[in-house]
Amino acid sequence: MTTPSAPWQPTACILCECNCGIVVQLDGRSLAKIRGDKDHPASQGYTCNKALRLDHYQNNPTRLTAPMRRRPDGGYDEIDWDTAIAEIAEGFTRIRDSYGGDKIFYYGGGGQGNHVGGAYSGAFLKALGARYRSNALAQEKTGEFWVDSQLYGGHTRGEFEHAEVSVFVGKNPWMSQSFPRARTVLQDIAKDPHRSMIVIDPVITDTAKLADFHLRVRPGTDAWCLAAMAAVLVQENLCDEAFLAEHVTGAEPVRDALAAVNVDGYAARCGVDADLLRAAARRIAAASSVSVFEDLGIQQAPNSTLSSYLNKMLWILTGNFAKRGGQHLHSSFAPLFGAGGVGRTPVTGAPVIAGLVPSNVVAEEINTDHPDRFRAMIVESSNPAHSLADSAAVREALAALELLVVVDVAMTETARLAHYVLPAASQFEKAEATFFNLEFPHNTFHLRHPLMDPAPGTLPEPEIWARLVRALGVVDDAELQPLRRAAADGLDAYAQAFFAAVGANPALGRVLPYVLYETLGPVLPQGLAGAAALWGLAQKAAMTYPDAVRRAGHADGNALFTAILSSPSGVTFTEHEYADDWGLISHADGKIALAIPELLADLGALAAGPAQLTSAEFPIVLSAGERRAFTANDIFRDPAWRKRDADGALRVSVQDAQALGLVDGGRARISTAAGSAEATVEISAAMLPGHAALPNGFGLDFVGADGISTVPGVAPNALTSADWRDAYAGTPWHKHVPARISAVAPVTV
Ligand SMILES: Nc1nc2c(c(=O)[nH]1)N[C@H]1C(S)=C(S)[C@@H](COP(=O)(O)OP(=O)(O)OC[C@H]3O[C@@H](n4cnc5c(=O)[nH]c(N)nc54)[C@H](O)[C@@H]3O)O[C@H]1N2
Ligand SMILES: Nc1nc2c(c(=O)[nH]1)N[C@H]1C(S)=C(S)[C@@H](COP(=O)(O)OP(=O)(O)OC[C@H]3O[C@@H](n4cnc5c(=O)[nH]c(N)nc54)[C@H](O)[C@@H]3O)O[C@H]1N2
Ligand code: SF4
Ligand SMILES: [Mo]
Repeated sequence: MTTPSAPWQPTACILCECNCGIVVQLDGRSLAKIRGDKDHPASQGYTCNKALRLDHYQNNPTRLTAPMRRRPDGGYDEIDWDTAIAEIAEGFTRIRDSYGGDKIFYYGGGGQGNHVGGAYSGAFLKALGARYRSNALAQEKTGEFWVDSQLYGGHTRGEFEHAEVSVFVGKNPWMSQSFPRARTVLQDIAKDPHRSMIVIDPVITDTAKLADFHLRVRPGTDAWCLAAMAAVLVQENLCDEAFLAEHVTGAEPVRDALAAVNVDGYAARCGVDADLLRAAARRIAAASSVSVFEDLGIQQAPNSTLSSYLNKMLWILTGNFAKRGGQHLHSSFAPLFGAGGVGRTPVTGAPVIAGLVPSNVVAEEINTDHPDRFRAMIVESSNPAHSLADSAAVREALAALELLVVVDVAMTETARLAHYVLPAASQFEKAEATFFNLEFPHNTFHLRHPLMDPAPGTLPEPEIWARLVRALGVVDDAELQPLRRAAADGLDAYAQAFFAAVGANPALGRVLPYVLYETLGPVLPQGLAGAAALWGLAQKAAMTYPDAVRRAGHADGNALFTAILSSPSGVTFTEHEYADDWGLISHADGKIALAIPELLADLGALAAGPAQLTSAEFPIVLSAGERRAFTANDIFRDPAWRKRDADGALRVSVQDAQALGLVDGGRARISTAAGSAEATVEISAAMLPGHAALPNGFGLDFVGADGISTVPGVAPNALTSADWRDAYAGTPWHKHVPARISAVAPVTV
């Protein structure tokens, strides 16, 4: 029971990139009551069904409460923090001295709700000379990033709230959300006769049910569908010629490639009625504004990078940029993607896009006798032993490392392979934030204040990283004293002292987050020391977008930082005008560079592309990792958070169920080139024949308070292969795993 006097405290939901503002009433250390925060500038009181279940994250019986060191027999001993920090710093120093700092690999740095820890990791990693890193973005978004960086050099988002036509390609926002107030916006669109929704998805999803045009592609054939839609724009003279002439270079080769597309043939190829496909393309052309969202249905499917390129044609050819309801290059509080990279990975030579090693080569970069293999790894806030393709290979690789350190709140599949496990304070026990700040024209940033002290034995990541840097002994503390004194005199004095100190000693620049934490952290309000690194980011945002930051009411970087500290429900940090989009294009000529030669060649090759990737042995396409009402990546370990779909059912079509003798609620065996598993069957009219789906986030083991261990559902990556991936970005084709399904006879007693 909550005491009636317990205050409602603002924070955010940590289950998806929307990070909706919530207010919470505590009962002791439990999140007893939760509701949407009307004062949050982006979510405005909205939440979905999942936020109300957050106490299952906060009070999870598998939470870590002390640093742990693995024994030779595989068990763990609790050790104190000083011992853990000293031994870990010593261990990484030894790896650096023996093999070079670039053999230390960093994975993770933040999940759906927490990016502050990752912001501090760089100081320790740079001090050691580590160069390679990766995270989940390298198994979904790097192909799109590669396309974006060539087209205009930045990330774009649609403004669905105001778009006349919204297009969702391999995206089910009713379930997976991803933009503010998603269900409300979808319902508004569906109700308005002047607005339209186009959904490209093989499944009749809850989003597709609201659509005006549901292009029910056969799985894996989006490239043909999108090429045909873009071809209709060119062949029927529906492009915005004035826009192309003024703002786009390289349109001619694209036009030529699309003019050659056989629209009827490609429509047949992707299984969509040609008239419906044409009607959807014409609707886009006729609209005053169009927004497009691509997600995992194409990013984790065959031709993924080509499909990313082609769906952008829908809004570029029609000039739906830099206007209300269109597509935008938004501001960023901190970059989610690294600018460049180091080119290629050391062992497999895979491309490093956005500074990230492709997730699908991680195991190969370790599990080899190549002299340049990674020897040690730090994993922060991620569970790669469960979330990367081919879990068996990933686990073998992690087990082969000379040193593996995991920073997490829970004992995960990855933590159980680590030499040291460090217990982090939960996201409700520390200052936290994400850099999923992707909106335009109003972009928001939310520094969440802790709701309570860290659980005994745990530490917030900024403190963990600071202790590790201290243990390396790379910074002379005397150099920090002037900054500490200046911090006591206020932010203006601090800014002056900071820029002078970093100018005079470039070595400090390598460990900036550490310097900020050590010098500004101590004067920040109680519980907010971890926000120190945001001061640097606020200065940068104010310098990068001076007018937009001022329009949002912040005179300069210090004013923005002050507003962030004193706005526990979040702030608007930039307010753009539509014309600002042009200035956010990073090409020198300020234009969109439409032609990407490699992808135009792939577009030309589609006509002769393989009709299907399944085989007689594996005739069904399995989408391994669908988002549902009760999935949230690997964030909840306690299965009790789910109100239904406890087993994570295998969804199969009516036709396949009949042919295979499957019964609803019965069991089926599903086998792929990588492995085999048993699942509960759900026969669904939403699925196309030949297509089946398993949810993400299942197959996590859990030991309850009663000591009984359970593993509900199927771990999707027991069924996926690492070599099943995009040629450019190395991103996995999880939505398109060839599989065989057979009925499992019920056990009779
Ligand atoms: N409930 C819930 N929400 C989440 C998450 C969660 O775990 N649970 N995770 C968050 C994260 S990390 C992410 S990245 C997003 C992902 O969000 P989404 O990408 O929307 O999620 P998915 O359900 O994986 O895939 C989207 C759609 O792709 C379709 N699809 C499958 N194969 C194909 C195909 O060949 N072509 C096309 N066009 N579509 C296909 C599926 O039917 C599905 O409807 O969700 C976020 N939101
Ligand atoms: N087959 C298949 N595989 C997939 C997908 C799929 O659709 N199919 N989807 C992929 C996608 S899009 C994504 S985004 C990834 C996600 O996979 P991961 O990168 O592994 O991320 P999460 O599942 O979000 O796991 C978050 C981890 O952070 C921990 N954590 C929570 N709070 C804190 C904290 O405050 N501090 C620290 N240090 N740790 C914390 C949690 O306990 C958990 O272990 O999965 C990918 N894997
Ligand atoms: S899961 Fe996502 S959409 Fe739902 S309440 Fe949480 S942050 Fe908002
Ligand atoms: Mo994701």
